[in-house]
Amino acid sequence: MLTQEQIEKFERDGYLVVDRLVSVAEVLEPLEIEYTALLRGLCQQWSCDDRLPAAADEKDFSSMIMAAVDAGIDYFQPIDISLPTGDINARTPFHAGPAVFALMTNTAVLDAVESLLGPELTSNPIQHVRVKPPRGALKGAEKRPHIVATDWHQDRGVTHADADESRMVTVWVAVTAATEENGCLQVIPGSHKQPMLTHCPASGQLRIPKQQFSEAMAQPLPVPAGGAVFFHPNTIHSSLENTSASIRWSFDLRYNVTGDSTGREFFPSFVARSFSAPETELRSATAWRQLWEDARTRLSCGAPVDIHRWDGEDELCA
Ligand SMILES: O=C(O)CCC(=O)C(=O)O
Ligand SMILES: [Fe+2]
Repeated sequence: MLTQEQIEKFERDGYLVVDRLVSVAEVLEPLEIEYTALLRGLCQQWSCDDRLPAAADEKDFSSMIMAAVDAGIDYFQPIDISLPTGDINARTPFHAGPAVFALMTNTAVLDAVESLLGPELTSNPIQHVRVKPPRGALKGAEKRPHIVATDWHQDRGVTHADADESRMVTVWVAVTAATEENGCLQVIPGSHKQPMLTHCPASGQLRIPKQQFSEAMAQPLPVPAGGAVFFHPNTIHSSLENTSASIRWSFDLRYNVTGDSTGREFFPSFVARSFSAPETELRSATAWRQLWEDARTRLSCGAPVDIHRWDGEDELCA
């Protein structure tokens, strides 16, 4: 659980950095092993399709990512822990593996979230892995916030309006140490006390126009591997560019009070913790993956879903 001091800091500033949240041996190493195996399979397929030189699969996770980047391969969706929005078909790849489920249901993570939201917690499906290569290694005009620096936004802005009153928290977990050099998060302290601001779609991202906040107040948040940043859905945040020579790897997870809307009701959520009805907690990684597979089947034969509510028509977006 968080200390009273940590809870008060979160309530005052809208964010909290915890340097050591999850165990390297119990959480990060299994993730590294799972993602290395995943990338190995992907590299073998890409080599088979003549998109990647042979033997690229014999490397470690980071080198395989760099080999994919170098070959101009879009590695993101097959490793992400969510389906995309927009077009989904029966073979759209995603990764819902047991080490990821173990992170999402990790006791230290849930204890900390319980300190902020109480003991009835739903795992919110707005969740991503981000593996960000060095800026200089990227080819073309890559703009996605899962791969390059993320523009200023509030996470409230990436939900649909049905979640405007939802009690939510974002948990951003550093798998590699996040530094100012490799693109750590930055926040505007105290900005969670503001309502949701106008967001403008711009270059594949959402951006809060600069006249709505003071960028000079930005506070970078370096975090060691295994540490985390917790923030309120109205906290204005972004991330820096990766100007280092190595990848920056993180997971961002969200939790909301069970019964409140997730803001992406077309994706699966699950009860991660329940004091009042523990039997409703999902404890099986296989069942979790099945929820996403079922969602993929359902969404692959319907109209594409909108990722957010913003159309760029607001005059602030001009
Ligand atoms: O990691 C990043 O670049 C941004 C993450 C973010 O916006 C989030 O976790 O809500
Ligand atoms: Fe965000």
